[in-house]
Amino acid sequence: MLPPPDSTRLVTIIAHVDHGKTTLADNLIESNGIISERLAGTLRYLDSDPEEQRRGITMRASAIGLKHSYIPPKISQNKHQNDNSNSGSSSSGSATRDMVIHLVDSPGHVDFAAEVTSSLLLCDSAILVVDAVEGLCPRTHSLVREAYLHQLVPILVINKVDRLCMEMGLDSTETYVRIRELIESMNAVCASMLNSAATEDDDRGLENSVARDAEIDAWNFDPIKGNVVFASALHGWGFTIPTLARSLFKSKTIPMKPPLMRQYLFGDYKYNSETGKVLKWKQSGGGSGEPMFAKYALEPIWDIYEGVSLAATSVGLKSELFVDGGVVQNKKKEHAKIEATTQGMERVLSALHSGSTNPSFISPQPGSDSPLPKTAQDLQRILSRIGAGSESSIVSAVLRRYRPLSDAILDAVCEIGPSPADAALRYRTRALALQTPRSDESAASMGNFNKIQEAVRQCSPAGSDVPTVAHVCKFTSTSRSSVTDPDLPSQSLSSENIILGIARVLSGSLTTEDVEYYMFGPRYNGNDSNTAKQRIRCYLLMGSSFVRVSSVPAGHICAIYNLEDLQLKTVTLCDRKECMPLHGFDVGLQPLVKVNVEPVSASDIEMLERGLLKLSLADSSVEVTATAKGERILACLGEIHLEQSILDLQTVYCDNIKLRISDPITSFCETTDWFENECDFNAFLDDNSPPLRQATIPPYCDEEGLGYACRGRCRTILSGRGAAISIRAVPLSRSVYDCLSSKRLIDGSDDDLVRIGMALGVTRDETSLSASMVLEVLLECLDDIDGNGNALFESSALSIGYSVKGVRSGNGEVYVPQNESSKSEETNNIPHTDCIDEYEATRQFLREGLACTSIESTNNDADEIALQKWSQDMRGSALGGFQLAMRSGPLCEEPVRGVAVILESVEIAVTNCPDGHQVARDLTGGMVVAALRSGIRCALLTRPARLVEGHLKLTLHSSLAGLGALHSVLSKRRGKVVTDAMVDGTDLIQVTATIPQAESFGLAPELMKKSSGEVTAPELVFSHWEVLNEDPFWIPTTEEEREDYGQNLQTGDSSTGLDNNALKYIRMVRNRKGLLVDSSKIVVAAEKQRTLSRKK
Ligand SMILES: Nc1nc2c(ncn2[C@@H]2O[C@H](COP(=O)(O)OP(=O)(O)OP(=O)(O)O)[C@@H](O)[C@H]2O)c(=O)[nH]1
Ligand SMILES: [Mg+2]
Repeated sequence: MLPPPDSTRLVTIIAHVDHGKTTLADNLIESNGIISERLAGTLRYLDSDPEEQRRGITMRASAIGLKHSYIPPKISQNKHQNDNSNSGSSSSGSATRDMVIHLVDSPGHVDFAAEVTSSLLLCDSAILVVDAVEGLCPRTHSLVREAYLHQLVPILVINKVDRLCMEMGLDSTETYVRIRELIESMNAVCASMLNSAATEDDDRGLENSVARDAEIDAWNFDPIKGNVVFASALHGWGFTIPTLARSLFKSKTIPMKPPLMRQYLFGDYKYNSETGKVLKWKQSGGGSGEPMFAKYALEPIWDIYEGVSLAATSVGLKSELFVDGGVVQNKKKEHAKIEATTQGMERVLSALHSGSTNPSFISPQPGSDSPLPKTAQDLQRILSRIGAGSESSIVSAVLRRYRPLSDAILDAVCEIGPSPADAALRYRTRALALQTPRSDESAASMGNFNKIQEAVRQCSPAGSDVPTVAHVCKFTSTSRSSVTDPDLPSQSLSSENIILGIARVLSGSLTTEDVEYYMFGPRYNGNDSNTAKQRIRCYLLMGSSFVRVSSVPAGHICAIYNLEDLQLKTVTLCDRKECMPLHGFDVGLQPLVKVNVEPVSASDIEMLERGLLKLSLADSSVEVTATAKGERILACLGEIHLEQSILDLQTVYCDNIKLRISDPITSFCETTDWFENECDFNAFLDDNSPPLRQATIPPYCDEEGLGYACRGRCRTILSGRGAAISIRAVPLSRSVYDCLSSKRLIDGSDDDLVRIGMALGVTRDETSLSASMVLEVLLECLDDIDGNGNALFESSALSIGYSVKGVRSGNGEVYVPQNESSKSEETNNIPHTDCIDEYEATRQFLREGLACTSIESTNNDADEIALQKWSQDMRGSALGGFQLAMRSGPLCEEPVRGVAVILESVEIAVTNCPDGHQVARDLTGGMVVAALRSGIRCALLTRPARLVEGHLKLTLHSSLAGLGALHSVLSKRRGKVVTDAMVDGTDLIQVTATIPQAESFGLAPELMKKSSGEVTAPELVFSHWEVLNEDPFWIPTTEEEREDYGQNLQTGDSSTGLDNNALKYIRMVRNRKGLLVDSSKIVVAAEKQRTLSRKK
């Protein structure tokens, strides 16, 4: 029977990879007797997947329900006491309350960040684990922000405190100082995050001081409040300041009331046990005694470690606890066993007595049989019962009883963490809110919706008129054998696996089979009349197994079967029709690796497609797309994620059919660079240099209309020659783009603005050119910007209609220069002199630049007609053409990035009707789109081409010895180190670097191999786009360059010359896309073959 919301807590464990989340979860699970004491800390129960065990990292979030008997403190200063009073227990003081805690263990590796996001949505409080030695890692920072965004109440666990003593050899006072600093830096991170959130809220005019105060309070870690746990998950011990104060009081170690003692226990205070007074402790004043925390919290634990280590060495064992080993007295005694009476163990016993109390007082567990050993016999009994022989098992057997970690954590969760009801009402108002329905709903349905929303806000328990709402945050797949449900329908027996949704019940009570629930997908907007309706089956989550239950009340987490057919990544369930889906957050996860998947045998295609669909459903961060070419692209967050997904796809979802997986696909973008003399507007116009190299070599020279393009300008002619549009393409730097999108000057953008202003001829008078003026003109002419850093402008001559010319021509065609037009065209196209006039007239406007002011228009009738045609039929399609061109560039059909396109002038052919009227030719929007697309591509081809690469940010820890290998691997892969800093007090160096995505594959194994494991696995996330500053088509031309780079490059691949990175990538992408690749046409080193044969 599941308890009501106020006896329930939903909590997730989050941390950087390997900081000990799963080990911590083991300890909590052990307290429920699900796993044995001996295995806790090493089993990693929640890593149930064999792959997880093999790699030693968590890859899927898994949940488990735990019971805990919680004694609310008598004099609680905690604000939760108010809500506890409902149960009637806190009035009587220390009556035990039976709580149910749903624990969700999340993965720490960035590749599985999506799993963390869904666990954050599911839970109300977060156990934030930080490794005491490694300190705050990059992932810790991002997790703090994400947990804040999801409005969770955090509990900080400083884990692996044992390492400070045993690996780093710090004494208890040094440890205290270090921990204090760690908490301070954690608080600094949180404070700056809250500050920036507050300014954002102010900007948006949100002012909710009560909620903000609560947030500030929750995100301030203060051991006195009990939201900091000091722990060693490996050895099962841990405590908070409130539990420690209670324990020290009970054991009469410090005769001071716990609420008062707490104030001094963690702080620069020392205690004089003779006078019973608390004094200030000064860090710098040597010999001034130890702070209370060091003396009463850490020292007994340190003593136990030392005692056990001493005991081990006394029987001739090598101490494995301390890094420096310990003395081996007698090698023969390798199998000797540490007894309770071994020398050194008395130190353990005395530490237990001097610093503590009977733990049954601190944590009365029902049926607990583990009082603290008082004598050597007691200790021996415990050791033999749990079979503890090795040092670490003895240490954990003793410390687990002395300062039980599970109690410290579970108590803190019950005390600090809000109940689901409290969370919905006060803490997580944004995260647990339903979307608002459209305003045109009828009053009745609005009323019903409000009722549902109120029920969610109150987390109302089941009742006759209470709507049931549940939200499925994610899906997971599991084998049928782990589901305990004899009635599970077996219609889809073809697969061994079923897909279950993981849900949080928001109000009412979810029941198996009885009720049909409406299902709302994340995009539901209220007007879909036939919302899906289904019966479901509910299961409780117990790690890797699922147990069927008939109903799940509000405030609990459960798994739901029978949602697979909906094919939605999140679902909101309700028994009423008027409900709306939950808001949800977009945390902007971006898939980094993509591969193409195809079956080896074509007959398996259907199976593969079904498998891919299931995979993308069960793992929300997997993206599956199909391209026009029939590829099936699988996109994952990182390499490990990809490997795991492919393994799942093959073994779980596709019945082991054979798959062919392509090499990782890297995304590039295309852009362009400035010409050297482009800043000089007039000189650039008059420049008649020959076309750039790429425009002369296949396949790039095959672009239609390339003959009408020159140095970034193209006069693109519509099909049928009814009109021509002159456009220009120039680079648009990121800072200018940012100015345009925010419509204001941004720091550091001045130079770029002035440069583009000069190049576009924004003004006649160049001395008066200023950044703000350029921005003003640009904004005036701006037509559209897209998300990729591109912009479309319309020169002012065109927008007022000056440069729209009607061309009177007998054959209804605009002027097409003979020498430029393609030779195969019919030759009887003798240009009308009129056409040339108009052509020249529009040319004139190009000389005016972007902001035309000086020329007065001499518009005639034909021009009027042309203008009308342009503004009515054509102009609207220009944007379409621009967008189409930006979607794939001319080099390798990758998206274009950082390019500005300017529409400069338009000529439209106008013919005379027999009745004397003039009419423009029939021109459709489609023609404009096509012409503009090819025009922009040609314009780009006649400019210096550049590739843009995605760069990844990489963070890792390395020892000094690993640095050399790290740098050599990075520089080989064109990586750049951004920062490297020593982690305080360790010999670890935290390195941040960027590396091009194309060079990032296989980085982790290579680093591991080259550095012999001296560096940790790198964490890769997307960082930014950066132009690869290499001209893909460059060849040595001058004498000097030939000397430097050699003549032979010309002969190596005579089409493109130097084999540089940019060209390599372009070829790679073209190859993959099945486009024509230059080198494939050319016989490599043909003359060599000839010479060889001659010599024969
Ligand atoms: N010395 C010491 N080692 C610990 C402690 N807690 C965990 N470890 C070790 O740290 C390693 C990682 O532990 P896990 O529990 O798998 O870490 P995790 O945070 O779950 O890792 P991911 O799920 O992959 O992010 C294991 O080798 C543990 O034995 C601790 O308190 N002290
Ligand atoms: Mg783990």
